[in-house]
Amino acid sequence: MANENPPPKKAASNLYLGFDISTQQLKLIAIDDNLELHTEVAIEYDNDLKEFNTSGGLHAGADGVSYTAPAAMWVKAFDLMFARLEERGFPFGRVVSVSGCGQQHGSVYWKEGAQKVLQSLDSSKSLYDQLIDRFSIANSPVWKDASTTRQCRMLEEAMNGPEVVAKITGSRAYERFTGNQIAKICQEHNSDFKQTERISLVSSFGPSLLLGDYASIDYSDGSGMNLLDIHTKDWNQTALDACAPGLRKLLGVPTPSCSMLGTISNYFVQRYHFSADCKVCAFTGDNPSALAGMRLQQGDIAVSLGTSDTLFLWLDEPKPQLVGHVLINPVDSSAYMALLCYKNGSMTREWIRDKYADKSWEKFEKMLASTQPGNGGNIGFYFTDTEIIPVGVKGCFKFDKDDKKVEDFSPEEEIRAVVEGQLMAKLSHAQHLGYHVNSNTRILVTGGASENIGILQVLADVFGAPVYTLGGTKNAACLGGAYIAKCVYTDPSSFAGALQTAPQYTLTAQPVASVHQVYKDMLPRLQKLESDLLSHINDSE
Ligand code: ADP
Ligand code: XUL
Repeated sequence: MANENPPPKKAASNLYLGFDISTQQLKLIAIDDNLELHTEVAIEYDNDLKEFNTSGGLHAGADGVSYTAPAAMWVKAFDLMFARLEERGFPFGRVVSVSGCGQQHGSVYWKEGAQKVLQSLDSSKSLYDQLIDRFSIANSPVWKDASTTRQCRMLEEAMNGPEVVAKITGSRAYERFTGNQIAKICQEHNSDFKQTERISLVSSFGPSLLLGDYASIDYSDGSGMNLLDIHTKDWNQTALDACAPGLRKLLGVPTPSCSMLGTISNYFVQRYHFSADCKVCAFTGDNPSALAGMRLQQGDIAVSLGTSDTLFLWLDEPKPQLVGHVLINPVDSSAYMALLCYKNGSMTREWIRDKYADKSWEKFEKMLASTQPGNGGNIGFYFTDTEIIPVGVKGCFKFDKDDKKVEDFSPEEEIRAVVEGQLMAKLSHAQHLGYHVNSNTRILVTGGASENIGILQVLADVFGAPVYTLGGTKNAACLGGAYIAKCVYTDPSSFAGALQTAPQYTLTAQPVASVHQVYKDMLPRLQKLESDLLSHINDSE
């Protein structure tokens, strides 16, 4: 018999948003109650906002070490993102919670009076038109900047040495860390600095737009500033005082990463028809957010191959060293994460690709496959930008099988050398931090280059462990924001509990034992060459 009553119409699922204000793009992922991907959008600064004239999302200074991005460009990217979503008929009214992340360390300087403007945004106008003049420093220093060596030494001196800074803040003083960047702005642009009402991280700047008020800095991204005590989770007064006067007020009170800040501002309710109940959660740094997006477990190692390459691990106990960083864990504020960051990531691989493989990743992969693992003994170090690990090195250095310095390899060998050199160095530095691959190790990979199977095979072979990628997206950082939004909305006490139905990882590359042996044999040579390079640089300083 035919069913006379049609089945009741299923209510449309809630949606959860994750933003990522990354180096090259503003990205957004929307997921539903089943954690399935609903929408993914990206605004590329270089191509979609050409008027800002950025390259890779940034402006490089003439000195070769300064990097900034216009805060107004990020604001305009939000306008464009919402306009694109509206064009597609995106159901804003179904969004119940929003979170996200941003490139770490960058800082945004809000001018006196900006809070009032944020609190009373006019929904008939763009964010850009209302906020363009509201930054006391128009060009925000970002993570690629390495111009604050002097300020780093001053901080280490004020705190009685790099070991003490590392022990308290999780890292020794690093050039890109926000406290040192703020110190430089305060010293070199003092009259503009004095007009500053609030300093946001790139991450806390995002929710400030959505809330229509200043959003707190979260513990995890706050750990990338050299200002936060990672044990007490409060600002360290000596560090604050060493960087600039009045910083405690300018930075606001830090908050746990998985926390609700308030509801979305009227501006978004009126202009895009968001529900007035939509929650706005704290945003965090892109690396902590990728840890959340990958649902990293103790024992896993995560590798993000984005503009920067990063490698991170879950830590129960903080044991800060002079190399690498310890951050408060974004999904469990009582735990920590270790982070290694490399400035020479995708942009350096892209440089080699453009030079030797006609700007094609397909050709790059073919040329990589045409050479043998181990590259006939050739080893290359490629630092097109001043590197973070090893600190301060810039230039390309190539060695043959007898460790003799050479000018060039063949194009195919150059491609293999950049991939093998970068990945072997990561294993070496992780081992230095005490990390050991065991039989349960999973390498979870994300970021733009996680599409490149050739690179992932080298990663599996170098580490001797299987490599997994996330199904559905290569943007774990953005996804992590959406997961945090869901977790804060449904069960703030258990991140894992809120994500039980998340999709499985895909096994993408298995290590080959004989090839792993080739890299194991080569590793001591790479380590020796790297330390020789460093002592050369230190001698010539
Ligand atoms: P970010 O979040 O820092 O903006 P992404 O994680 O989106 O960066 O990665 C962007 C980078 O990914 C680009 O610079 C590009 O070089 C790289 N990329 C994209 N596709 C590939 C590929 N098939 N192989 C290697 N690298 C790739
Ligand atoms: C981490 C770092 C970069 C940025 C940009 O310390 O500087 O990974 O977060 O992605």
